[in-house]
Amino acid sequence: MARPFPTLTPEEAAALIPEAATIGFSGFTPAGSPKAIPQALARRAEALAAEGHPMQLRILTGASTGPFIDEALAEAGAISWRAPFQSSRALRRRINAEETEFIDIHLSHVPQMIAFGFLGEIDVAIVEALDVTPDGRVFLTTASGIAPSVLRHAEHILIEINQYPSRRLQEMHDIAILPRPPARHPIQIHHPLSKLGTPFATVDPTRIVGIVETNQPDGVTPLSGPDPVSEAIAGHVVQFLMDELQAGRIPRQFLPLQAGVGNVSNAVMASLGQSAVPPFYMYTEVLQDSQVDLMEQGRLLGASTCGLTLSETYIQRVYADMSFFAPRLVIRPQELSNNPEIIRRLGVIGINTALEVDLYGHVNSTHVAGAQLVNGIGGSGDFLRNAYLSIVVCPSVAKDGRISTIVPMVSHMDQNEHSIQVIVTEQGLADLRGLGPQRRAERIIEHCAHPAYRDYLRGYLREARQGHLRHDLSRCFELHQNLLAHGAMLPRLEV
Ligand code: 0RQ
Repeated sequence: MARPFPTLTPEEAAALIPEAATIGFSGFTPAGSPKAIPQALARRAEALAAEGHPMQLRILTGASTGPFIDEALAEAGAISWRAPFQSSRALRRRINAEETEFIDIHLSHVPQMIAFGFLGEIDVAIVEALDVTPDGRVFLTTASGIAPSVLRHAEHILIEINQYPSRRLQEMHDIAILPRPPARHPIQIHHPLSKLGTPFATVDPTRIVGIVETNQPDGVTPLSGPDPVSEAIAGHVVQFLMDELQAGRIPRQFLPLQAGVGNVSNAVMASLGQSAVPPFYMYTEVLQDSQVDLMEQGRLLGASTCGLTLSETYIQRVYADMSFFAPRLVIRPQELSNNPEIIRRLGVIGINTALEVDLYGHVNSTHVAGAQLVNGIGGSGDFLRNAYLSIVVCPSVAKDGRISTIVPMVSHMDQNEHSIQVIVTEQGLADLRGLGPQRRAERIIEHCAHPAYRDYLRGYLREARQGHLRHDLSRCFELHQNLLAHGAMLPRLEV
């Protein structure tokens, strides 16, 4: 059936966007991110920058994006404001040069913030879809993110209809927007695969200003295979979960898992697949390649996610067997995929990566030496704060041993000691449950710190001012100061 909306070229669509617009994009990671309009917008932004008046766009997304949004628009100097997460090299550079304002917030909060105007009005929504009906039903592609919210709240809507993904993705979507507080009832999700919404988002069709046709994959970069460090971390995590199962602290049918993005998390999931852990479910925000293997092997029974962050070979495997995958995967908007009420109800085990951890279990996952943003907090806080077991993983050293990831005091704090129960490096695992500060510190040093840094950390603890927590405020950032001054935390150390 012909759609009653004008079909535009990407250039015509990009030309409609005001130079200082707030834009809400669909997508969660490269999955489901629009492709053609942002590329055309970046070309327009480059031309305007060359004329000496760069665009001043405010960009709101579900999480990180495909390269056509953050990387291309940041290169063109077109992003003045950005929320809530990013992982682009070019954008990171501009944020750290104080040229782009970045708002680092929990992903589950974003839809509510949009609804109440905390982040300002949204001028334009650019949403990738499989299809849109004349009455405004929008069938999303490989992710949900904030798309349902920006479709509801943006003044003007541009839709990219992508012919590339399987049409059957609509069978996976479960879309709902929570009512405004205080009129909220318990959310009816009692199992990772429960559905409570519709397979489509809705939009007032009179606000759709145009459609752009595309035929393009998400272009997710495949992860490099697990290295010995991530395999060692994965081994400790799996052993811990097996012991918990044995001790009856994890029920026999197991509990749903959440795992962050990246190689360590991919390695943990792959190791779990080969372990004696019973087949399990995931309640997570990003589905990665290893999870497709686990599903095919019958080890992963099903998963709730916000997006399918799968590289080309893997997404093709899913599209080739939708009768198998569609009943096993649910794609939800981030206020549901990352919702604290559900995470607690289901008893999710959360596993996320840190940049550094301190002697008491405070976690920095966003800023190097307290100042330089890496990516952002993303959904890690949504899960770690509410998980049944909150597990933080990282290698014990970074940059060839010049940096210890175990430090006396974190230089920026994203998760605090009250939320974190288990720390894991390739050196070992520190189970912090039931331990007071001194024993937490000893266990983290002896089980997780790299042996080359243990004497320094033991000495710090010994000489620090006594109290419920021991600290020496004149020395707690000595390692970071060394790093800034000499390029290494302990310059004379051989690791
Ligand atoms: O540097 O890129 O130059 O090689 O940081 O570190 O060890 O490769 O680990 O890719 O998993 O990233 C915390 C950034 C870890 C990520 C973080 C350097 C290290 C390397 C990357 P290079 P690794 P990862 C789900 C959940 C927050 C969001 C989140 C992250 C680079 O996991 O963004 O969890 N987490 N979301 O050398 C200086 C240190 C360092 C350090 C590592 N202490 N100091 N540099 N590095 N530790 C996803 C969503 O929310 C959508």
